[in-house]
Amino acid sequence: MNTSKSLLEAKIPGKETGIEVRQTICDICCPSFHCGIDAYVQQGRVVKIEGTAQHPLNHGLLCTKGLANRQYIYHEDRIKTPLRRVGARGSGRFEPISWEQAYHEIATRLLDIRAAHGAESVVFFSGYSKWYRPWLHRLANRFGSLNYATESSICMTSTFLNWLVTTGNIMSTPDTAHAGVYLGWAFNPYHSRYLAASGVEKRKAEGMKVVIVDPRITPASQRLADIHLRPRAGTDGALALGLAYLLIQNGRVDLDYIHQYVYGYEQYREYVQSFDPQTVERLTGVPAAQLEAAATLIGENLPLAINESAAPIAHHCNGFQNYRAIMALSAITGCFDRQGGQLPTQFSYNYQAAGFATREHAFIMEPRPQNARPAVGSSRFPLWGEFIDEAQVNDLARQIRTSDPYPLKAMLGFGVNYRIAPDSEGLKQALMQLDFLVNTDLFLTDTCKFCDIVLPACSSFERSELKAYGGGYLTCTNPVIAPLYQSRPDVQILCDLAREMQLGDPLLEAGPEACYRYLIADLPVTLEQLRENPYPIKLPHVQPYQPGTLRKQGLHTTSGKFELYSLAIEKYQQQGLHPLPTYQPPPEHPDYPFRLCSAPRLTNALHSRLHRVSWNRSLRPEPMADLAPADAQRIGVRQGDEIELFTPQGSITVKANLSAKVDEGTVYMFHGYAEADINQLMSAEQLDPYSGFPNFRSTYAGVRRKG
Ligand SMILES: Nc1nc2c(c(=O)[nH]1)N[C@H]1C(S)=C(S)[C@@H](COP(=O)(O)OP(=O)(O)OC[C@H]3O[C@@H](n4cnc5c(=O)[nH]c(N)nc54)[C@H](O)[C@@H]3O)O[C@H]1N2
Ligand SMILES: Nc1nc2c(c(=O)[nH]1)N[C@H]1C(S)=C(S)[C@@H](COP(=O)(O)OP(=O)(O)OC[C@H]3O[C@@H](n4cnc5c(=O)[nH]c(N)nc54)[C@H](O)[C@@H]3O)O[C@H]1N2
Ligand SMILES: [Mo]
Repeated sequence: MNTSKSLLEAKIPGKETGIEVRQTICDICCPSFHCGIDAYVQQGRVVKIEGTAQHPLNHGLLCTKGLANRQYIYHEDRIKTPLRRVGARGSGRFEPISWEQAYHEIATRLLDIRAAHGAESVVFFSGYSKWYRPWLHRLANRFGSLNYATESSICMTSTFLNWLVTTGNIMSTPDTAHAGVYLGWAFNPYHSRYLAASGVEKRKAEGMKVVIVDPRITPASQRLADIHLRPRAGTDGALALGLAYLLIQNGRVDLDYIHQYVYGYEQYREYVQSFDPQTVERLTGVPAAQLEAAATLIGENLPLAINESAAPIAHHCNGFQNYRAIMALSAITGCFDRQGGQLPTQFSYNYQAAGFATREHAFIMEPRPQNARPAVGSSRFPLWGEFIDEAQVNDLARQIRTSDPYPLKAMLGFGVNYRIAPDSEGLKQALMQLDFLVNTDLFLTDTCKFCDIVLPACSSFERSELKAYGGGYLTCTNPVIAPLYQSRPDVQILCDLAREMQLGDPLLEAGPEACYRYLIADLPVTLEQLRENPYPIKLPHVQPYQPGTLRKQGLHTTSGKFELYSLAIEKYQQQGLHPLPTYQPPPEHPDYPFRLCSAPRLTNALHSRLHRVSWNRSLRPEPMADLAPADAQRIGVRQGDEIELFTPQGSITVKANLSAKVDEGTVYMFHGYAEADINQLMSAEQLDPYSGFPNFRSTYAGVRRKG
């Protein structure tokens, strides 16, 4: 972290240097953050960056990723002009074309494909970056396709599905400020969300108790935990049901609350009876005595706030149900929608809960097609299909290959990386079967290399971006430098394409500026005020949520209550879904004795996008898998040896990193490396039947020394 200001500060900025300090935001990691950056700009070039001290989120801090922004935005792999493929698909040979040519060709091809095969044969696909998503979704709707697909169908939408099914509301957050005990489930913010650690650290110093549930020893388990439970990856559901067993047995459940606000407690309690501490020890590897100690600590220190990390809990075949089993602990202890427990939240704009409402929902939904065919994945994953207005990316390759239930012909992509998904090679081959492929990215990635048209996007330094922050804040950044080369902001590209295709969308055709004005029209602030203020503005009308409001109004579920027994899931029992948060162990195979958990976050990496950045790469130059010394000894592997990780899908070669912090029997490996793509080893069939999520974190695998 960069806490101290530079020695140069005394001289910079100054007339004699010609350096001006301008404010922007870091867009390298997820939109929950996007820290404020002071960009020192000299002759149109960013010469230095620092965290913005006045920013309400990061207060001047920047992490290993944020500090690499100059290397990131000035990287030689930046796409310089729009490109058109000239060689065979996949040959990576392109010619530069003008924006007009690119728009014309894209519009003509997409409209022809719509006329021949229907609007839904075009998939509008966003990778991890999110800032343009409301535009992409609106464009897809206006075009007539429900196939708006995002990375989030692999990342956190499983948890939205959980909250929607169980509470009728999209999310909830732990009320750490008032909690008596904090259950950090798969919680290691020191590697993935630095800014989320400080609230827990502060409350721990004030006496809040902390239980961390993580198979590995981490900075969070070492610094925060009163008790650290170490279940085997993917066995979280059994552990949560075991905690419930003990809370019920110890009389630590809130029966009045359950009576008023919870549905299905009797059936749930009966189900939980099979999860006694000895059984849970067998299923999870957590000693019965530790489970008992954790249940006692929780029961004696209510209210209970829970951090349920999305990806690590969801990335399993039983991930959705495991997550529900954890959520249930809030309900039975009377802590859902209660001070110090879990508080329901709503998104203000682009996945950010800031306590106010923009017109984002109307912006997206106004042109939604009425009679379009259902999105990819919705018949295979009916619960997903009912609740989530997006395609499930994990069913995309199958549908491209089989045309079942209808053919897919084209992709308009923004930041699409085929290595995101299980059986990444299968997804690549399927995408290459499409008639027409467009990708928009900062860098000429391996995915861009097999597209027909490639468009250069700007970084956050080169564009103007609307952004909400928790606590009632809103900002609209100004570009701090001109777009590099011929790159354009994604939202500009989307508006230009709407105009080129003549889709009849006056708002998109009017451009990003008009869209921003529309989005904030109900707020007591103007675009000019946002633009003139270099820092996020706190909107005066925003009031903190009053705990209990939703509960007293009645939840938006069928029963009006928190559903331990889900009436929404009940109707899919024929398809094998179960209304209670049932437990299934991760799949096993005798020929593949390890569990592969891919991947806890590395401080220097952000999915695929920082592997090319030398500062970040220098911290872990080679793709490495972490394994326990006892496992390594058993298979004859030493530190730094080349090892092969293999599954029935294939194998990759990486370096072995022996670590006493990981549990025996599990091998850990980060994703997104071109030269060692772990997702080649993942099965596109091992999917969670509720959410369609992949089994990235409890896949059976083998490990052997190379050579
Ligand atoms: N094995 C395994 N696989 C995983 C995971 C795991 O834990 N294990 N995690 C999953 C999760 S949670 C996620 S979120 C995904 C992330 O998956 P990806 O979508 O693969 O994420 P990135 O590699 O960060 O970004 C994709 C592309 O977006 C481009 N990009 C960056 N900024 C912009 C922009 O402003 N505009 C445009 N047009 N493009 C931009 C980047 O250059 C990059 O090429 O990976 C998933 N895959
Ligand atoms: N540096 C960095 N930060 C990132 C990202 C990145 O790529 N790099 N990606 C961002 C994105 S898109 C996401 S989704 C988040 C994810 O961020 P987190 O949710 O924090 O995910 P991880 O770091 O993968 O896992 C957190 C902890 O969960 C543990 N864990 C793994 N599997 C299991 C399991 O089955 N059960 C339990 N109980 N624990 C488990 C891991 O050992 C790890 O210590 O990170 C975001 N932040
Ligand atoms: Mo993610």
